[in-house]
Parts: sequence; C-alpha cells; structure tokens
Amino acid sequence: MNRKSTVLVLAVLLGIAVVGYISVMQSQSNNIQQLTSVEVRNYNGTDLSSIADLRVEAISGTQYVDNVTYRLNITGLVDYPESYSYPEILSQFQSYKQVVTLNCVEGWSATILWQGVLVKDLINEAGVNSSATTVIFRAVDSYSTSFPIDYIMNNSIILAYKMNNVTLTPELGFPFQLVAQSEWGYKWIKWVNQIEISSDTNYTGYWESRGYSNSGDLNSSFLGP
Ligand SMILES: Nc1nc2c(c(=O)[nH]1)N[C@H]1C(S)=C(S)[C@@H](COP(=O)(O)O)O[C@H]1N2
Ligand SMILES: [Mo]
Repeated sequence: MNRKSTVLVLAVLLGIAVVGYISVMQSQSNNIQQLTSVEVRNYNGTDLSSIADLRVEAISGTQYVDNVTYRLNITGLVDYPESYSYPEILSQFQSYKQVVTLNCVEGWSATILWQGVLVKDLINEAGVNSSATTVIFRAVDSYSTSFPIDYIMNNSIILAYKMNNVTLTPELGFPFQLVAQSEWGYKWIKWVNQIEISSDTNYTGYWESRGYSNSGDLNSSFLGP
C-alpha cells in the first residue's frame, strides 16, 4: 500500500469508529426510562404548598394547549420577532428555580417551587428597542396583563413550566405561567402565548381594565391605582 491509500484506509476506519461511538451513545440515551416526577414539598428548608392547594382561577375555564402546534411569540418593539415551540423554550434557554408565594386577591396563597426561563433572557434575545416601556403578556384565553419593562429587566422574573418539580397541568396554565413575584395573583398570567414589547404605558390588562390596580403591587391594595 502506498502512503495515500494508507491515509485513506485510516480515515475510513476513523469514520467507522466515530459513527459507531455515536450510535452506542444514542442507544444508551434511548434506554433512559422517564419516570413520572413526584411533587416536592420542601426545598432548601422551606415548606411548600401542594399544587393541589391552588384554586384554579380562570376567566374562561381551563385551556387545553396542544404542545405540537403551540407557539410563544415575542412581538412588538423588537429587532427580531421570535416564535418558539415549547421544546425550543425548554432547550434553548437557561432554566432557573425559585420559591415564590402566589397571593390571590380572594385571600388565599400558595408557596411553590417554580422552575422556568427568565423573561428577560427571552426578550433580550429578540433585541428590545430603546423606545420600549411596557411588556404586555397575552394568553390563549384572551386574558392579558402588563408590566413596566424595568420590572422585567431589574428582577429575575420567571416564565414557569414546572411547579414543585411537576410539569404544569392544563388547569394550572400549561405550557407557561408567569411568576410575577411581589405582585397580586391576577398578574400571574397562565397559558401565555405572546409577549409584546410596547411603548403603551397606559395599557390595562383583563382585571386592570375592570378596576384592579395596574401596578399590582402586593404591598398595596389591589383596588388602588
Ligand atoms: N390566562 C389566565 N391567567 C390567569 C387567570 C385567568 O383567568 N386567565 N387568573 C389569574 C388569577 S386571578 C390568579 S389568582 C392566578 C391563579 O393561578 P392558579 O390558577 O394557578 O392558582 O392565575 C392568574 N392567571
Ligand atoms: Mo386571583
């Protein structure tokens, strides 16, 4: 064998080895058996509520979102409008966990371990224009709510896909519920399918346009300004 054909044979052998290695790794990962996740009730020493304790609040009943056709659209005053599938959100963005208490104006609350992606990561990826002042969230049931963009940028606000380690159920907002920390429950929009970057500082969401405080601050009355 001359030198050229020796190199060729070695290259072919290397190729076979690489393909073999990849298929062994793939078959190993295919062997991982996914078990149903169990709800956690304590996290780093904090007792958690059960997800069964949450009262299901919904203006038009439970929304059943098809995760095959579902898209999360990032629109408005952005350089690159985005349209993500559910698996794209879970695989392309860093995941975060945080224990936060949801307080409904009706007087109940629930302390939950939330897991999801940061809203600021999503909108930074789309490129926010300097004229933006407001972030409007919309959901499949036509519910909406909004926040000053500083609230989203200066806090680690999570768009959650798991509660107490369990994937959100349709009742609890599958695929995503906003974890609007320090805000009343009506700001915690479920079944989110659009995030619009806007310059409309007077935008009022579903409950806000029916008299609830637009600031939504937990430390103030929800009937305030
Ligand atoms: N899309 C949508 N999101 C919503 C609502 C709604 O009616 N539609 N209700 C809100 C209210 S008033 C509360 S208190 C919380 C309750 O969340 P839970 O149903 O997961 O307990 O959801 C909020 N998010
Ligand atoms: Mo609520």
